[in-house]
Amino acid sequence: MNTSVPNRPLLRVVTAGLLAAGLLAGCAGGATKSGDIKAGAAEGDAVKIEAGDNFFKPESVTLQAGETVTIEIDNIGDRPHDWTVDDLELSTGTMSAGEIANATFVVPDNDLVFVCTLHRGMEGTIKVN
Ligand SMILES: [Cu+2]
Repeated sequence: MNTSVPNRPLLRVVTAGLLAAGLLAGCAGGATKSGDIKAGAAEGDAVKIEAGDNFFKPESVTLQAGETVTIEIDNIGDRPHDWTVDDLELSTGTMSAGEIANATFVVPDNDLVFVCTLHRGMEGTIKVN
């Protein structure tokens, strides 16, 4: 008896269900907080980036490879935003309007892209010298 053919539609339904659940979770939650993230303003020197609706200002910052830097992210918008650098597995997680967080990391050798996972196209660049 061949059971693989009747099983396929069920597998497809399960797969579609998992995808839908993942998409829903993504919409509701945004990025998960990860890396060295602290709440509030940075205590020492920090590079400041504002998250507005829906943009980062500045869109580009230049950092030195090998340096340990702190970036302070200030949500100046009316909507929630996050600041996420996939290459560094670094994310503030969702920040409410008015919330401030700071992220500390060692600058790698390559340029980096940062994004808000909640708003497609809301992104910027870390240029590395
Ligand atoms: Cu955003």
